[in-house]
Amino acid sequence: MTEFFPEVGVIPFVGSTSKDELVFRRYDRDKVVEGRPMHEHLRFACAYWHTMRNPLADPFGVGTALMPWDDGSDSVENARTRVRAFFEFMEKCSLDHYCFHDRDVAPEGADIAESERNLDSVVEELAAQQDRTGKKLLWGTACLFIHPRYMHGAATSCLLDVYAHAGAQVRKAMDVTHQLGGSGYVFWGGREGYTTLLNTDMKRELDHLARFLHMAVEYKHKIGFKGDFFIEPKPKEPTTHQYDSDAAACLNFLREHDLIDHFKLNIETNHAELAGNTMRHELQVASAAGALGSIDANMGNANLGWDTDCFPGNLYLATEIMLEVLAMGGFTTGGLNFDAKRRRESFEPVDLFHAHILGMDTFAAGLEAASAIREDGSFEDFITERYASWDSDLGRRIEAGEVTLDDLHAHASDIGEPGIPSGRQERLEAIMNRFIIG
Ligand code: XUL
Ligand code: CO
Repeated sequence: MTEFFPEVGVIPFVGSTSKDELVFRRYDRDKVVEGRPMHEHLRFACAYWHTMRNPLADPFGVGTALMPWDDGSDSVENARTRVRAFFEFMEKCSLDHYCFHDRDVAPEGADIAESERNLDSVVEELAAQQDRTGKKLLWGTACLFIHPRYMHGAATSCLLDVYAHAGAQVRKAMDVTHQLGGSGYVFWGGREGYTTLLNTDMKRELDHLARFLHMAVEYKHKIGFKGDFFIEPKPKEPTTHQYDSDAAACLNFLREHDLIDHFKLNIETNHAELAGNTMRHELQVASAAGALGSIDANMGNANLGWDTDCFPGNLYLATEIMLEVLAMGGFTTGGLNFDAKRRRESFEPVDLFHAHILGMDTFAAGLEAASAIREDGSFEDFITERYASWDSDLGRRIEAGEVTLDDLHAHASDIGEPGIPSGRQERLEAIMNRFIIG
């Protein structure tokens, strides 16, 4: 069997005292944390598009990525070879899941029939590799943003015929996700937004998008797909404004259009940052609605205002994310998908290993730090104490909806000026540091 990454073996766990590279220092996949092995908490997934298809170009320069396994052609045979390289990479990196867009894995044909034949052929290879390795599909999706036909949007296009093409593509992408046993299906509305309102009927576009998602729900039931549907918020890029701009906007849209019971959210760190929110904010908004489904684990670069999709090497961020994941009782169908790319300068195949090890070790350490924070209980105690006044009889009656403004007036008139405690932010930040820097 051809070896695609002959220079790297299976990445071993060696522990944090080692100075070796191309090893896991923190990701010990079977180590039990809060009653479950690390790999079950983290459910790492490898993104096909960045790992196999991203040439590492930028707006000013051509791609730099070396991909010796790829003959550079758009043939189905080359597409099938890439799948074998991808699974070897996942095996060597102990990545248990993967995610893909239809057009990442198989070339678009001259018409829908040819595109579907191409996809079926590659899906055959994906299924064979899943069987061989035990790797699983976390989620699939349709790429509705690269082809020029989608320049005005897909499910929000001004053109009905384009909308129909998008529907055909999603239908097939759902079929193959189901066939491969995917546990989720993602809708990321890359071009579902506008570049200018001068040419846009926003209300009509939003109604069309809702109809489209209802059709997807109907089709899901028709084919018996039991996985979760996820919407992935992002505020902009490539459009000036994307309708699914952040978690709150998505939830509002889903509620308004009677879709809330059928979708959860796939929250991406860099998208949260572009929306001007922290990742933790987005996760809490989703979680409070019972809609935190999955996470695209990457991060931005504070000096650059765009979607840099950096590999997540920030332990604070990973700890905050894992606090939210543990608080909701862990992932069910979702996981941590490395929707991240190497820097353009990290163009060698070995950099794919360094990048994923960085992300995996950071999240393993974040999981352990989050678990230690929960065990310690300082934050929980502080928050419980901070809201203690609400545990009074009046507090409970307010929360139960039994109190009027007249009652509040009577209470306030009785007690005089309330004593106000400190928020202690800096003290709490120092406590957080204890778990991160020791
Ligand atoms: C783009 C992005 C997508 C989605 C899937 O910013 O995050 O790759 O994750 O379409
Ligand atoms: Co993403």
